[in-house]
Amino acid sequence: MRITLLAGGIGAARFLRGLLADSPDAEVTVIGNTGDDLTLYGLQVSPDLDTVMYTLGGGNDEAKGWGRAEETWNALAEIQAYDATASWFGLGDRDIGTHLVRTAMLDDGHTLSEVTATLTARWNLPVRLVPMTDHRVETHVTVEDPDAPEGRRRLHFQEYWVRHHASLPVIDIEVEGIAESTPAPGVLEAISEADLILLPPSNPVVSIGPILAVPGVRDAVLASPAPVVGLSPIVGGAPVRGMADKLLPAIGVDTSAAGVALHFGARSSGGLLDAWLVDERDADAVPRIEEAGIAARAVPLMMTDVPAVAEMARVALDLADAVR
Ligand code: GDP
Ligand code: FO1
Ligand code: CA
Repeated sequence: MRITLLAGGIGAARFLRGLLADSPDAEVTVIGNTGDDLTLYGLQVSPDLDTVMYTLGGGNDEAKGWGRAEETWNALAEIQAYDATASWFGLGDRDIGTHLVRTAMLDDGHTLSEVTATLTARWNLPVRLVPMTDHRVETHVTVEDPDAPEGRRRLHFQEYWVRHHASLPVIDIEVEGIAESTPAPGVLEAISEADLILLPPSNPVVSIGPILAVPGVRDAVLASPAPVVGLSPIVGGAPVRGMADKLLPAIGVDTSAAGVALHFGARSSGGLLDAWLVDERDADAVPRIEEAGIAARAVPLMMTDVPAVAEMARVALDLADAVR
C-alpha cells in the first residue's frame, strides 16, 4: 500500500513511527513542510525535514522533540560570547553538521530535494522524505507592535515562535514565495498515485497549510482517488504541544477538533477530508463533523508511546477502508 503524508515536524514524526509499526510494509512518502526553513549565520536550516529525519533515523532528542540526541552546544556558546542577543535559536553542534552539508550542497547548485535525499540516505529512513518544494519559501508573521511604524511588524515564523513564544498578537500569516513556488519532483505523483493520503496531527496553519498552498498540491489532493484521512492535533480545545491556539484564530478557525476538520472541509463539498479522527475527549464533536460530510471517530489520540500511535494509525487505516 502506498501512503502519502503531508507533514510538519514533531507531530508528524511521532505519528510516522506508529504508522510504520502498524504497517511495516507500506510504501510511505512524506511531503515535508519547508515554510519553517530559515537562514542563520549563513546556514540553511530546515527544521521540519530534520525533525522527521532525525526521529525516523533514531537520532533525535526524544525529550525536546527537535534536534539531535546527545547534542552539545559549544558553537552556540561561542556565538553567545560574541552577541548574546542573537542566540535565540538552538543550533546544536551535531545539528550544525547537517546544516553545513545542506548549505554546501545548495551553494553547489543542488536542489533541496537532492540535498534531502543525500541527508536521509545516511539515516536509512524507512520512508521517502521529499520537501514540498525546491523553491525558497518562508512563513512570516505580521504582529502588533506599538513601537513599530504603522503599529505592526513582520517577522520570520521561527522568530515569532521560538524567540517570542508566540506571545505577540498576530495580524497576518503569509508564506513568502509560495505563489511562485512549484511542487518538488515526486510530490504530485506521490499524491495522485497514493492508495491513502494521511494528514497526521500537524499544525494546520504553519505545517499543513504551507504544503497545501504550493500551487498544484491542493488540487492534486482533491483529484486523487485515494481517501484522505486526518488526525486532530487539537485535543480538548487546545494543542497537545506547541501554540497552535495562537495561530488558528488568526486564520479564523476555532481551536477545536471540529474547527480544524471544518477548516479542511469535506471532500464531498469541495474540501479535503473523507474522514477525521478526534480524541475520545472530543467525542461530542463527532456528530457535527459527520453532519458536515466527514466520517469521524473518537479514539485515544495521545501519542504517548509507539504502540499507542500504532493503534491510532490502525484506526485511521480502518476508517480509510470504510470510506473507500
Ligand atoms: P512542529 O512542526 O514540530 O510544530 O510539528 P507538527 O506541525 O508536525 O505538529 C504539531 C502539532 O502536533 C501540534 O499542534 C500539537 O498539538 C500536535 N501534537 C503533538 N503531540 C500530539 C499528540 O500526542 N496527539 C495529538 N493528537 N496531537 C499532538
Ligand atoms: N524549537 C524551539 O522551540 N527552540 C529552538 O531553539 C529550536 C531550535 C531548533 C533547531 C533545529 C531544528 O531542526 C528545530 C528547532 N526547533 C526549535 C524546533 C522548531 O523549529 C519549531 O519548534 C517548529 O518548527 C515549530 O513548528
Ligand atoms: Ca514546524
